[in-house]
Amino acid sequence: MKALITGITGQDGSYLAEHLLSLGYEVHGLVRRIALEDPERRFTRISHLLDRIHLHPASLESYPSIFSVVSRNDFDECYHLAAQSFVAESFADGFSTMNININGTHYMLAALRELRPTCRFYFAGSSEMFGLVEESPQRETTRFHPRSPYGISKVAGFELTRNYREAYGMFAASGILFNHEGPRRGFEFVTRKITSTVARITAGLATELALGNLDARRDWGHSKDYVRAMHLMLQQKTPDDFVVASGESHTVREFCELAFSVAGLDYRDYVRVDERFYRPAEVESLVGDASKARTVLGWTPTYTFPEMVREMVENDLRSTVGKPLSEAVAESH
Ligand code: NDP
Ligand code: GDR
Repeated sequence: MKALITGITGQDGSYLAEHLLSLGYEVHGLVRRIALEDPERRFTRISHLLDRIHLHPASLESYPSIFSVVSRNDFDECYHLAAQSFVAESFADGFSTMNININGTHYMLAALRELRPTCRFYFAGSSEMFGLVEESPQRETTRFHPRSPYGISKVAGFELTRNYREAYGMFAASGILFNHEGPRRGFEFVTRKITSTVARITAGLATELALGNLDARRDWGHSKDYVRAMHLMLQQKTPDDFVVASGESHTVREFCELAFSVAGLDYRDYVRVDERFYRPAEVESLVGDASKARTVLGWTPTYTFPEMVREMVENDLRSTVGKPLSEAVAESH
């Protein structure tokens, strides 16, 4: 089996590449040319895989570049993960978020329809599509009410994917994934911002952590678990859309409490609220119902919330302090 992953340099792309390789797939990745020219910094999440994957330069903003990659390779599956994925940035530059996330998705679908209509397609939908939620927990039938340009772009990508399925009979499926994290999470997202700052505080490199809305609630799982669901969605008899979530929600404050406690610290001594990190329109609370994925896909998550937080803090302590957790924590007190 030959799979193409867009966004292979990102958190999910790197875990998905590992998962597909472990299943015997030939794994291809679509990357920006600029990344190929700066591999030390841009390929940190996939550096250990470079001799086992095939990378193709292309831009999500250029249909001809995508067309060219698809025309030269007979892909069986395509996982379209590339996106401007940071919600806060989408308020700062809604235009480029819309352009990359909507047109990029449309280009992928159009190229596949033209050249590889039997290639199975996965679209990375998001719980941000629910936004101002109309019921809790959210499931596949819950109405969308996005609250950011990012959320709107994902609703458009979701609808495009559904339309290609209905209009052209393509195997096109969307995952509606709730927040998922791990040691490879980008540093701007709140979880990694917290765990990396805990490590910097422990190492004496920072004295405080400035955050926005501490009362926001999210349903946080682990990326390694969630990429398995993406693969399962493309192995079904018929294409469909699935919510993937842990079913548990926690506040940002609770995440802080747990992450600081892993390093033996009290978050109240370090966390400061800074209005700059508030969003013009906030998604206050998300929690998903993944019953359909559990029943139809046979998917179950393996990480608990505390296990995931601990893994992230320990990873950041190791790379920042360079010592085993117990030593680093002991020396910081
Ligand atoms: P990341 O931000 O870690 O990765 C995004 C990827 O998209 C990177 O490989 C990035 O490449 C690529 N990309 C961004 N812009 C472009 C562009 N213009 N052209 C080509 N590639 C581009 O995201 P995640 O791995 O966390 O998420 C994967 C997908 O799942 C995204 O679509 C995200 O919106 C969605 N999602 C994520 C959730 C989560 O909690 N993680 C939850 C629900 C949905 P580069 O390295 O060159 O910047
Ligand atoms: P989110 O993730 O917007 O849910 O999108 P993020 O970690 O950025 O925010 C989660 C919640 O934390 C609150 N928050 C802060 N967020 C950031 N980044 N920085 C802060 O300082 C801070 N303080 C409080 C936010 O307001 C928010 O409520 C992620 C992305 O991966 C999307 O691509 C994906 O679609 C969704 O998850 C599901």
